[in-house]
Formats: sequence, structure tokens, C-alpha cells
Amino acid sequence: RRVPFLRLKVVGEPISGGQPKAGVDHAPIHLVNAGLPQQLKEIGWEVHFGGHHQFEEIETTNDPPIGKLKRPRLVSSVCKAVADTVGAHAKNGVLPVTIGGDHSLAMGTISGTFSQYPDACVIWVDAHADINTIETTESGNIHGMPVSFLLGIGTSVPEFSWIKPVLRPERLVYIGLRDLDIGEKQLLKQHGIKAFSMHEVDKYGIGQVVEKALDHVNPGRDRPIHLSFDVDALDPSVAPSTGTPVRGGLTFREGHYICEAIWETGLLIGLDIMEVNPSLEDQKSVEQTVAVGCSLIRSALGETLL
Ligand code: EXY
Ligand code: MN
Ligand code: MN
Ligand code: MN
Repeated sequence: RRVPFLRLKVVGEPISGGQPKAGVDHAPIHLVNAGLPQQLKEIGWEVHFGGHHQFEEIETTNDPPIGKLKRPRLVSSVCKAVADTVGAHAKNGVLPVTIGGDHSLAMGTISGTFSQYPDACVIWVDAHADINTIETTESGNIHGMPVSFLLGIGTSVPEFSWIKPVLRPERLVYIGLRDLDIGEKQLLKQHGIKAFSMHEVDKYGIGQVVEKALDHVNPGRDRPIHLSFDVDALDPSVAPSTGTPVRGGLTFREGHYICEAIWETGLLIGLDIMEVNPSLEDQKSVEQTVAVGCSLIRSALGETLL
């Protein structure tokens, strides 16, 4: 196989704007300090570490809510910058690996990869569906909303009009869901979006779930795949340092199996690891969560067990 270049695009502050807890913007530094670039070199990648993305030019002081949406201009501007960066990497044949930061960032990463791969599909691994619209959001936290913007559902918000509805409902599949708002459940039904909750993971086992998920979004195994992995999909005993933990999640192996199986398709064109928050829980939990973030990335990028 041709080993594509990997540019490890690490994004830093102020990328916690999609949710209220400080610290999630520090995750990239922690994963890099834990040795991620070197680990990826050891499994055969040419790693280009782009440095920690800075957003000084973005005005953050005057950013009142739009409807319920909190910090909308900040989140929109950051995601637009991320879309441009990720899009440029994709265009140059570089595999963009984005370490969040909060999951609102996926508006940027997916807009970026789809600018180069419009026929791609998305596998969204999360405890949450992140599909709230301006009408359904209860919290106003934009990290609970990126999917709705990418699908182009809900009333459009002019500040986010740069986001094109690049994602079609049938090209999206979820794995790991277990904490949805009522409005989100309605949206999934209304748009016929396929989801494998923890119930299906228990019922079929993770091997069958990944196979069924791929059969849905990628029946010919010929579409590029963007994997957007929120570490809160994992059980809090596996990834404790995250902003919105929900019990009853994926085991360590189930999470890694998903990454390995997607690597095996040979179709991965974009990877996000989101919502590690090194400011939450004790030192041991932080180290554990950062290490899991690194190992999920290695698994998605071809690290073999034997
Ligand atoms: N559904 C809730 C909300 O919209 O606020 C919780 C969202 C948590 C989102 C985390 C990133 O996955
Ligand atoms: Mn720190
Ligand atoms: Mn999420
Ligand atoms: Mn989540």
C-alpha cells in the first residue's frame, strides 16, 4: 500500500468555545507531549507536525449569543480556519489528523475533507448524536450541534453560512450512542439516520456493528471515510477526563477495534479525536485519557497488534 503523508495538525486555543469547561483546548499539547508524533513515526508514517494552531486574529470579546447558541462567532471563525487548513491538507494528499478541542470542530474538519472528497462518508463515534439545531438545543453548547450544520438541517444561522450541507443523511452512521436529547431522537428518525447505540453493541458485538455500519454508509467499500471519534464514546472508566462522560460506554478494546477496522478498509481520509480534557479528574485519569487518545490514533493509522 502507498503510505500517504501524515501531517499531524494539532489545534490549540481557543477551541473550547463549543462547550463551557476550560481545558479541552489543552489536549493537543498533552497528546504531543505524550509522544504521539514519535509513536506515529515508529509505525511508519512521515509525520508533519504543523504546530499548535493559534487563533489570535479571532475577536472573542464581543460575541453575544445568537438564539441560545453560545460563543457563535468564535466557534464559527475557528471552525472556518480549521476547514481551510484540513481542506488544504486533503488537497495536498496529506491525511489530516485533528486533535480537539471540543467536537464543534468537526464542522471544520468534515467541511475540509469533503471539499476534496465530496462522495465520502462519516463514521461518528460518540455517546451523543451532536445533531441539535438552533431550535432543539437546550444547552446552547455548539459541540452538541455540529452534525446539524453539516447536514444543513434546522433554521440556518447567517454566521455559519460558510458551512455547506456537504453531508447526506445516508452517508452518516453513528456508533456508541447512549445520551440523546428528545429533539435529537426525533431528528434521527425524521432524516432516517442510521445509528448503532450501546444496545446494538451489546446485542451484536462490536465486530458485527462495524460491519453493519460500513454496509450502510459504504456498501461497495469504495467511499472515502472520515472518522470522527469523541472519546466520551468510551466508558468513563476508560476515558475519564472528558467534559460530558456518560456511563455504559465502549470498552477499551471496542473503541480500538472500530479504529482498526476502519484502517483495514484502506479508505480513511480524515480522522478526528475530540473532547479529551486534561483539566478534568486527577492526574492518573488525565494520563490514562491522553494515552487512550494516542492509542486510538495509532490504531486508526495502522498499528498492528502482532
Ligand atoms: N445533547 C447535549 C447538548 O446538546 O448539550 C450534550 C451534548 C454533548 C456533546 C458532546 C461532544 O459530544
Ligand atoms: Mn495542560
Ligand atoms: Mn461529540
Ligand atoms: Mn460526546
